[in-house]
Amino acid sequence: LGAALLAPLVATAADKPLVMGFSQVGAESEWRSANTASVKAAARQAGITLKFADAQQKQENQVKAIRTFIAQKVDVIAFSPVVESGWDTVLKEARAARIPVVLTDRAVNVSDPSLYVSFIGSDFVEEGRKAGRWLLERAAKNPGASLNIVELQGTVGSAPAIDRKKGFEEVIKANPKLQVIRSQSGEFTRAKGKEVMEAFLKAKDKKIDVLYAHNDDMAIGAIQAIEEAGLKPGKDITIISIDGVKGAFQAMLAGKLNVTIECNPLLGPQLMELARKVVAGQPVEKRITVIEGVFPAEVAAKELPNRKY
Ligand code: GZL
Repeated sequence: LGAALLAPLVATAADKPLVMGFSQVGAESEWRSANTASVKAAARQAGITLKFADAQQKQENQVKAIRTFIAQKVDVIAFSPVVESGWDTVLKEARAARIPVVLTDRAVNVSDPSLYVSFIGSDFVEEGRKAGRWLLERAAKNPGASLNIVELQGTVGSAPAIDRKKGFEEVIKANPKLQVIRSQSGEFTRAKGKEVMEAFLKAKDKKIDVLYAHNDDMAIGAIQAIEEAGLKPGKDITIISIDGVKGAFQAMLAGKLNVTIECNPLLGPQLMELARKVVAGQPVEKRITVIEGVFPAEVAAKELPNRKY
């Protein structure tokens, strides 16, 4: 057969669509749903074949998914690690299979950082600092007043929970009148956030002045608990949360949430561009961060029409 006849039959490497195995944390929050939608839409847009696995917030499911992607010989593996530790073994298996790994959204603690090529995601410590700075400024309007803070942490052991706590505490220690009196995980969900806030409210020994929630979904759950306890969220209890999802803007418009710190879930396009470079063997940055803002209730009405998630 002449070359002309053979050519179309031989799919060159350039023609074969890039295959990405993506292991997602779960579907625990509005943020996560927006993140999943962004990844799926960006893969379609980029002509990348996406093998998507939802881990229902369980690390063992992510490990299984990564092993499946290795067996399927995907071109690149991307995942958002539900917790920071316990990844060395499976990432070494990916390296042995010569499949590059990219982290998105959350970071990992591994013995050898060369086990992943790049990490694209927010700076969670800075998000915690922004929450702390907003509270310091608000507290400065009433100097000398003691403020009892309760904290709804994210998933235990996850990078956002560890880092958002760290950044917030680092900043508020400038005012010793600001004290975190209770801190517990609400697992980033509305249901658990409500349940833990109910427990905080039942302990009558100390008045609660401020709630710091590591994500908007837990804050929204806590708002329900505060109202059911006969208190006014956003007034009797000042509420600070993180993500900047639509539900947070609606709560601010209703006067029930005081500020949300943006955490951008729309990483899809940057992830696909990164994957193409990685598979092509081009140099990429080890750490890619995203630009994010702070949205107090005063700007909610103006900003809501611009929100993309
Ligand atoms: C942050 C992300 C967190 C969100 C939560 O990048 O990992 O997980 O803040 C989500 O809403 O559950």
